[in-house]
Amino acid sequence: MSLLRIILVILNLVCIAIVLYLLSNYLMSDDNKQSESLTIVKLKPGQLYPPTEGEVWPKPQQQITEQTYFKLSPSVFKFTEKGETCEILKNAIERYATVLRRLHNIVWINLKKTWKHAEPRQVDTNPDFKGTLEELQINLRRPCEDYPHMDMDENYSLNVSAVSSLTSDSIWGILRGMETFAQLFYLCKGYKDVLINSTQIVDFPRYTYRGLLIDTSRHYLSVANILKTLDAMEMNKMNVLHWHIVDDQSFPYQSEKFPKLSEQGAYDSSMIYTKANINKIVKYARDRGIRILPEFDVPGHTKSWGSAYPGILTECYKSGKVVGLGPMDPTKNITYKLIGELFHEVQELFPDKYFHLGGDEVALNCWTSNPEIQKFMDNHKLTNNSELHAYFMTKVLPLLDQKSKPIVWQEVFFNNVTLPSDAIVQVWHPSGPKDMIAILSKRHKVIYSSSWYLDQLHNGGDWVYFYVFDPRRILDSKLYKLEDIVGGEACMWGELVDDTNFIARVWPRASAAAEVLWSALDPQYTISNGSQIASRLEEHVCRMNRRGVRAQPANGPSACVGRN
Ligand code: CP6
Repeated sequence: MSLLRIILVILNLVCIAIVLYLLSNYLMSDDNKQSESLTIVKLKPGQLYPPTEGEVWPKPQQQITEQTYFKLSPSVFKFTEKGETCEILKNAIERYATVLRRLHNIVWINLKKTWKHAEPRQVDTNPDFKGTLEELQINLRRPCEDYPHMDMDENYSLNVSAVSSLTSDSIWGILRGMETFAQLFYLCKGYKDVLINSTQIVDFPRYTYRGLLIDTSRHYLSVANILKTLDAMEMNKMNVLHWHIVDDQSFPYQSEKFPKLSEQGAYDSSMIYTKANINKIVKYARDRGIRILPEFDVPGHTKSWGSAYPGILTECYKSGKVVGLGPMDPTKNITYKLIGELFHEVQELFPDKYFHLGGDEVALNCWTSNPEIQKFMDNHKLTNNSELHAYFMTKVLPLLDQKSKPIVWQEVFFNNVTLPSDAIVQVWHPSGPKDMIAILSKRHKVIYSSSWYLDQLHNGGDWVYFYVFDPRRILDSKLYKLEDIVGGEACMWGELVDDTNFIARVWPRASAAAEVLWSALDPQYTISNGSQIASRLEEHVCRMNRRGVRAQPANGPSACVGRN
C-alpha cells in the first residue's frame, strides 16, 4: 500500500516537472506566437522608468541618434562574422544573443503580468518605424590577441540600421562595441517590441587603464561573485580587475609550492582560491576584455603570511618586550626566498604583464623598535626606517620574472626607491593631485585612485562624488605628459563588504568612475547640474538589474520594470 503511494507521489512529481519544463520552454522561446499578438504597452505617466531610452553608459565619444527605429525579433536577428574571428568573438556572440533574447522576453512577460490593461500602440503604422533589425555584421580587421593588455586597442565604430555593422581593428574594440550595441536597445516606450534607433557611433576610451580593486582578504568573496563582478565591469567598459588577494586578515590564495600559507592563513578551508578557480576567473575575464592584475602586498599588510611562516615577520617591541608581529622582516634571507618563489608561481598563473607589489602603509615604527633590525640598519648605513623600506623594495623588485613589470603604491615612490622606468605608481592618498604631479615630474606612469574610494559612504545617490574628478584636468599639458596618467581605479576595500553586499555597494557607484575614465567629459559638469547623468545612470542601473547584476538604486525613489 505505502509503496503504491510512493510510486504515485513520484509519478505526480514527474508530471509536475514535465509541465514546468514545457511551460518554461514556452515562456523563454523566441518565436512565441503569443508575444506577437500582444500590442498593448502603456505605462501611466510617472511610471515610465527608467526615464531615458537606450542611453549608453559610459557615454560614447561620438554618437548620432536618428529618430527612426527598428524592432528586435530574436528569431530574425543574427550576428554575422565578416572579418577575423576567434573563440573570444564566438563566446561574445553567444553571450549577447542571450542578452537580447532575455530583453525581448522581459517585455512580453511583463505585458502579460502587469501591463495588460494598458492601451495599444501600433509600431508598424508609425512612419518612423523602419522594420525589423536583421543583422549585426561584425567586421574584425585583425586577428585576435590572446589576452587583454595595457596597450590594448578598444576603438570601434558602430552603425545601426536594418543591416548594422560593427568595425574594429581589435577584438577588444569589438567587445566594447557589442556592449554598446546591446545597450542601445530599449523598452518602456509604449510598444510591445524592444526597439533600437538608427545610430552612428565612433568610440574609444579616454584612459587605457580603467580598474576596480577588490580585496578578498578582509572578507572572502566567492568565485561566483567575482565572475558577477566581471559581468558588471564588462557592462561598464572597465578593463582591469585589480585583485588585492591577500592582506593581514587572511591568506585565501592556495599556493602549490607553499600550501601552508592558505591552510593556516585562510579564514576557512572553504575560503580559498585554487589554481582552477583562478584559471576560470582569468579566462572569464579575458572573454570580456578584462585583465586580472594580481597584488601581493609586501612588506606591510602581511600578518596572514605569519600564520604559517611567523619567521618572516618582524617582532615589534615596546619597552623592551615583544608585543606582536609587524611587517615582513627585511633582514632575513628567507623572507626574500619565500617572496621570490611565491611570486614566480603567481606570475605563471596570471598572464598579465604587470604585477602589483603593494608597498603601502608599512608599520615602520615596528621595524625601528626591534633591536636586531636597528643593528642591521647600522651595519647597512640606513639612517631611517623609510630607507629600510626602500632597501626592502629594492631587493624585492628584481624577484619579479622578466615578463612582469611592477606596479606599486605611492609610498614606494616617496620613500625614494629607484624604480625601473616602466614601473607604474598608484596614487591613493587624499593628497592625490599633488602627489600625482610629483610622480609625473619623475616621468613615472600613474594610476589614480584618490577620488574613488568606494568604501567611503556619503548620503543619497553618492555616485555624484565619484563623478567629479578627472585626474588629467588639473594638469598643465605643457609641463606634463597627459598620457603618463594611464588611468584610474575605483577601490572597494573589503573591511565592510562580503558576498551579501559587495555587488550592491560597488554598483552603480563604480559606474561613475567608469564613465569618467572612458568618456569625454563635459567641462561644465558640477555635482548640481548632473541631472541628465542621473537619468542615464537610472537606466543603466535598471539595465544591470535586468542582466542579473543587483546594483543598488542610483538616485532615489524609482521603479525598474522587468528586473525580476
Ligand atoms: N588596505 C590596504 C587598505 C588601505 C590601503 N591598503 C586603505 C587605506 C586608507 C583608506 C582606504 C584604504 N584598507 N592594504 C591603502 C592603499 Cl581611506
